[in-house]
Amino acid sequence: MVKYSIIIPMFLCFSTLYAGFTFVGKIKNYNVFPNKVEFTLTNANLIIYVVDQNILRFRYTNQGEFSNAPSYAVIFQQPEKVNFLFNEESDKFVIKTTELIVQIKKDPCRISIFDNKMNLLNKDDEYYGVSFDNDEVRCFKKLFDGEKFYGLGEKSDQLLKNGNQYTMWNSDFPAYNSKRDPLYVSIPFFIGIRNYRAYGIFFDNTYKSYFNMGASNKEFYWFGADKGEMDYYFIYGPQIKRVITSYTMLTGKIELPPLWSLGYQQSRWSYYPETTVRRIAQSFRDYEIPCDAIYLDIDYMDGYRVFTWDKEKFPNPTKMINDLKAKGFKLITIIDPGVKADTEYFAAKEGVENDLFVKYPNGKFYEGQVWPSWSYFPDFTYDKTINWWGDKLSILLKDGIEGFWNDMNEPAVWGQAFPDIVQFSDNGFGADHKKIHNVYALQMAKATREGVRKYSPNKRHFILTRAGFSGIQRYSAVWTGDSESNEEHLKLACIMPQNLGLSGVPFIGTDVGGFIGEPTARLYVRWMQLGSFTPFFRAHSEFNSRAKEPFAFDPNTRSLVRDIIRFRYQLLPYLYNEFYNASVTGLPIMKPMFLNYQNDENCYSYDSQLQFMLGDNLLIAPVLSSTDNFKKLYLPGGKWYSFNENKTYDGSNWIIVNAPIEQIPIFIRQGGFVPMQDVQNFVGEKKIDELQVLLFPSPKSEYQLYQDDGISYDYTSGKYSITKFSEELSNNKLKIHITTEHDGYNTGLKNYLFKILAVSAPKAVYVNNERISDNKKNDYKTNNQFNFDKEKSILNIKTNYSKKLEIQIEF
Ligand code: MIG
Repeated sequence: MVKYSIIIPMFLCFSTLYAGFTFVGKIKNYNVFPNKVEFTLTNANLIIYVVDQNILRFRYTNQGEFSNAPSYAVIFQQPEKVNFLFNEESDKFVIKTTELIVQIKKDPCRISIFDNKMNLLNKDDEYYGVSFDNDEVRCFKKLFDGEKFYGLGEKSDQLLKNGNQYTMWNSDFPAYNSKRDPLYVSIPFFIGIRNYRAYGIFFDNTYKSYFNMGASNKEFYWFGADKGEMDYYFIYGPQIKRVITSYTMLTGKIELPPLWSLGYQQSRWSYYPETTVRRIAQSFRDYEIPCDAIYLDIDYMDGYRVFTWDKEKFPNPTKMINDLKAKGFKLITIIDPGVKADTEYFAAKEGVENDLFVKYPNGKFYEGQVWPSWSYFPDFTYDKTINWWGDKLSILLKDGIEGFWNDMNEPAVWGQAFPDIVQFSDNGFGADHKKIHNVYALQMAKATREGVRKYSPNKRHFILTRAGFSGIQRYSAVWTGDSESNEEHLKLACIMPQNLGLSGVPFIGTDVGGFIGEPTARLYVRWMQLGSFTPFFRAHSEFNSRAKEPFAFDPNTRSLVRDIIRFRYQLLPYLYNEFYNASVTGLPIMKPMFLNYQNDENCYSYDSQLQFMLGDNLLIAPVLSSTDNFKKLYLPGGKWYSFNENKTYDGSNWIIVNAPIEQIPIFIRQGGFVPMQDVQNFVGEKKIDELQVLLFPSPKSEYQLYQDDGISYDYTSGKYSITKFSEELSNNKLKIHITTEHDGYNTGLKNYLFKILAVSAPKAVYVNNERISDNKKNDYKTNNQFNFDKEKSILNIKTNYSKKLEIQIEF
């Protein structure tokens, strides 16, 4: 074999050392355990853990031993025993699970991962594999033709990540744009898709890290970090959804938020004094624009001292908060991590006395400049500090505050260069800022979540953060920071939340209207329309900018915005159910088209990221320009009902629809149920008697609706209800069945109003086998009547609420 004798010597000279980079070398030894295999390599140690049948963890170090410090991101416990087969062959080892076959080549050590039918999914670059360069670690992977990359958290470019390199280093960058990287949140997790089949790689390393998705070369893609272990999880789908669900099995899923936090929230930098806050609140009620929360930015504090009030601006916070509560408003305060280094100030004193702040190696407390001027920084990697911080929050909780907004937690300091030499506890293992920077916000959010839970164990609070790391979803919602009131950011407001959703963070939103600058009325309306379909819906605006509340605009704009906010409130049952789904599956609520239509090439196109699925039944196509009065969009296969036009479209088509300023194109998937309710000025204002259920009938489909009290943790002991809706259309007969699948919570509903879309006049309608009559007046005062709206082709059926219901319609 002449061919081989030429290749092999070349191979050997590249395999271990090449100008600065050291590679792992060959396998010298191995040891098999019930859940892992350990290998000794020439220049490194490697452990391969079998985490699950579709998840493997690869962990390399060149430091002689592996770190014992726990992961910040991963909360999943590696099982003691996992089923897998291990086999030695002459040139390789093989690990087999039911879903994956991993070949571990002996010389040099290289990984190749196949599905159980031996389709190659992912492999190390055959020349470079894993490398070390002093502290730096990298993993080089083969770049396949046609492989697409997605994810990586808060990135402001398009969804597709190919051909670019990204950095993970939490950064405060006001007025960023689509070229700026890194931003506030770091999520070292991406998804690779080839031939419509997906896998994910989560690189569990908190140091500054890099993801080169084939930028400036076509040989390989690579990921790596300045320091730490090459420790990554390989997650097989092949469904993209399954990759995300597995990733969030490792890093956690959202808690069910309080229902009110799905309402509209109003913020600006800053509402003060108290009279201003009251006036803003009253205006919402006067104009009947629904709103559930008002934010207090940094000026509520006494000299920016966290956990205090400026008593001139807010002489009696408890009274103000209670008065506003009576009107249906929750108050949310900003909390920055920096504690003013003022020897007279209780938080500074306690922190110094109890050793809760980070220090230089010489033992001196670190002070950085932020809003309060020179400030100490709590060490959130230290249990004692986490507990203390949680206790301090109770000061504000006692005043009646119902949510916390964590800002400047990258951590940001003036000068943007928190010294790397600053020391952290790292759960007792000791680490410098290089290791902890990216998880500072994650740990602060953990302290916040644990603090509010300890203070009121059975009440849900809302937490919002600017910075974060993998796992942030389990503690907090995220917003995308300091946007600008321009069209570029309007587009980003559609793309970035989708990108974060793919990265395991479903509770996400933007500063609606833009943080910096002044939106035109049209831009403001378009952003409100988009924002009303994002999971977190808050308008916020910078210091010195014009007033940006809906009532600060002209009457026409105000009324358009009121309509869209009202629609959001009508949609709350559907939306809340999507939050429930996200809490179970880890999947996004605002879904990129290709997530639901993985095999449809059109859903991967550049334009298709300018629309999204809200849950599985609604397609939202926001107008992302302030001048357009139309929208080009893609409808995947099947049929779609245009909500604005009351007509249906055949899918697998790009279409252009009219979208005058008062409209955002909304489509209902055929077979999709959409539960809605009456408008309220705030969550809980009225008793909701009626559930309205939209349905565009299909041959057969199903939907599950989750409901609970929306505010307590009682659901964790079974106090919730799950209702199953199913429908079947055949031979001009539509049957709808409703059954209660879990009956732990009394919804208080008295009736259903079904809106059957795009149908002809019925010949007969039966509810539980009894024929019901036509209410010609369309007044719906009585149950068990129907009415056909000829103009819109909508059949309305009103029935009693019942745990079991059967409706039959003959057309
Ligand atoms: O240095 O608290 O992103 O939402 O209004 C700026 C003032 C600090 C940045 C946040 C923004 C907030 C602002 N903060």
